[in-house]
Amino acid sequence: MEIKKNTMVIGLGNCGCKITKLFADMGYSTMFANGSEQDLKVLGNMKNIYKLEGYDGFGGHREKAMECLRDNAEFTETLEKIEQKIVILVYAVGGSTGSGLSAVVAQYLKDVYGDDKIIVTVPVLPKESEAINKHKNAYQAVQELMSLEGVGATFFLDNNNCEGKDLKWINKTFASLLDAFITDDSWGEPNNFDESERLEMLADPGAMIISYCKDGIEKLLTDNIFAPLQKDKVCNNVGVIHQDKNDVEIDTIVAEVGKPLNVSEGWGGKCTLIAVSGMSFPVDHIQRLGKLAVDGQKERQHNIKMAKEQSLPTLDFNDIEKPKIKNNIDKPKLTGRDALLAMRKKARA
Ligand SMILES: Nc1nc2c(ncn2[C@@H]2O[C@H](COP(=O)(O)OP(=O)(O)OP(=O)(O)O)[C@@H](O)[C@H]2O)c(=O)[nH]1
Ligand SMILES: [Mg+2]
Repeated sequence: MEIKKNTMVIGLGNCGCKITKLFADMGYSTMFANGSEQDLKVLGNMKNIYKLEGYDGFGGHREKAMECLRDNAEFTETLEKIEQKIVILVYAVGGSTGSGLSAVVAQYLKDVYGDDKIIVTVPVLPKESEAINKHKNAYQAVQELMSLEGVGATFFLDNNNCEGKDLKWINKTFASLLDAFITDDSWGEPNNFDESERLEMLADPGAMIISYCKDGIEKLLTDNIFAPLQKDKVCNNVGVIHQDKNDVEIDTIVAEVGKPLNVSEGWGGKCTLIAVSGMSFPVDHIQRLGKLAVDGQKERQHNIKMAKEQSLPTLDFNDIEKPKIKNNIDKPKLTGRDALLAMRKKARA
C-alpha cells in the first residue's frame, strides 16, 4: 500500500483549510469544510470544498458543531464515502468552527468506519498572547479530543513556536515533515523503515512528532513546530530514517523521549528524519492555556466591577452670576466704516 494514495486530508475551519491546501498542492486527496465564504475563496479553485450552509463562522460558539452537521447533510454524506485508509483532520483549536467540529467529525468517522480507518488529528494551538476565547476553545477542544477513543496519532502544532517567522512557516514545515514521513521510499543496508511501521506509528494513540535532524537531537524537543512535550518520557514507537550513515544514535533519542516499545530504523533517506509516537498529550502546556483563560476572565471581571463603581458625583462649581449690563451706557465712538459714512453724511448736510 502506498500511504500517500491512501491518505485523505480534511481541513476544518480557516486554519485547517489553509494547511490542507498545502497537501492538495502536493497531490494528496483533500476535503475542505468551513462556513465562511470569504475564507473559502482564499483556497481558489480546489475540489471538494464544503461550504457549511447557515454557519458563516460559528461566531465564537463552538457548541454549534452538532447543529452544523445536522444541517449539512452533503458534507456528512461525503464523510461516509471516504475510500482512503488514513484520514487526517487538520484544524485550529483556538477558533470556533474547526475547533468545535473536530471532535464531532472524528466521532462521526469512528461511528461510520469503526477500526477500518486510521484517524490522525492535527490540532493547531493558539499563541499564549492570543485572546481569552482562543485559550478557552483550545482547552475544551483538547479535552474533547482526549475523551475520544480509537483515534490514532495527534500532531499538536504550536503557534508559539513561530517567533520571528509567520504562521505560514508552521504550515509549510508541518506539510513538508509529514509528507517526508509518508512518502519516504528510501532503502538501504542494513534495514528499511517500511510502510507498515510508519502506519503503526500513525495509528498509535497519543502525541506524535516528526523532526528533521539537521542541528542535533536536542532541537527535536525544543526548536520545532510542536507543542512542548509532556516531560514524563512516555512513548511507544521511535522511527528514524538515516541519511547515508548512522547519523543519529538511538540512545540519544531515548534519553530525550523515554524508552519506546519499538524502534524502526531505515537508511538512505533524503535527509535524517526522526519520528516519535505514542507520547503523552502535552497536558501541562494545555493546562497553561486553560489557566491563561481563567486568569484573563478574572482580570476582566475585576475591571468590569471597578468600572461599575465609577460615577460622576455632583460638584460645586462656585458659579458666579453674570454682571448685569448697564442700560445707560454712553454711545461708543464710531470708528471704521461707520465713522466714515457718518462723516460723509455730515459733510453733505
Ligand atoms: N499555524 C497557523 N495558525 C493559524 C493560521 N490561521 C489562523 N491560525 C490560528 O487559528 C486560530 C483561529 O482559528 P481559525 O481557523 O481562524 O478559526 P475557524 O475554525 O475558522 O473558526 P471561527 O472562529 O468560527 O472563524 C488562531 O489561534 C490563529 O492563531 C495559519 O495559517 N496557520
Ligand atoms: Mg473562521
